[in-house]
Amino acid sequence: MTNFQQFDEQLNILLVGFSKVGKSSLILRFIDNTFDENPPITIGFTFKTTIIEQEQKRIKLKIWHSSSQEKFISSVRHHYGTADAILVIYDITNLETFEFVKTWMEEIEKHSKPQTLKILIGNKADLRKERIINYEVGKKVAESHGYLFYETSSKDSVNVETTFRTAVSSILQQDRTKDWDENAPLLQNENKKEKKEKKGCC
Ligand SMILES: Nc1nc2c(ncn2[C@@H]2O[C@H](COP(=O)(O)OP(=O)(O)O)[C@@H](O)[C@H]2O)c(=O)[nH]1
Ligand SMILES: [Mg+2]
Repeated sequence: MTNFQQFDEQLNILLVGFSKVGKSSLILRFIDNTFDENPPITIGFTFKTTIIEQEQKRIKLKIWHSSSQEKFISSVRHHYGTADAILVIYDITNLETFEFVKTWMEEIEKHSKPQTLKILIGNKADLRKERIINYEVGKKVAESHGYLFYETSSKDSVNVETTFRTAVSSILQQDRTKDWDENAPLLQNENKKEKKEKKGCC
């Protein structure tokens, strides 16, 4: 990873899932390569950015996620249309978070573009003794809904980089020229603005 500001492409990656499944931690691990037992509480709906090099391109990633207090998943709806990839996360030690995956999947099915890459993630895979959801169960749900599937541990740094890199790789393989969602003007404008800015300094 690098700090230079120039980039060839910008991708939006959206993380959704029940509170405390580890959304912030996945982002922290991927971008800063750190883990915090008590990560700062996310306020509202926010993003972090990073620039990575992949497939001879410099790619700016905007990684979005909602606050842990976010109870109304409908408020995330208008972001589905501009996401290049959506990661649905559950905690392998918490059945409620896995059961809630169904709700996210239904929302995503209704509001995302058909070509959006979708990945189901069972996080906290390091907590082996506390595991409640078996790997095979998670994988089956993912496959039956057309999702890729990974189990990750932000704590032990397992599969986090792989998941994000696979997402980027899969997105880059798509024909994204017809991707803009005209029903999502906010993010679209933001993208246009950033592309303009790119010509200047950053
Ligand atoms: N053991 C373990 N704990 C984790 C992992 N990921 C996150 N956590 C912990 O789970 C809690 C919630 O994480 P956070 O990233 O804030 O979840 P969020 O609400 O989905 O953003 C924190 O105490 C984290 O340290 C993981 O992979 N393994
Ligand atoms: Mg968070």
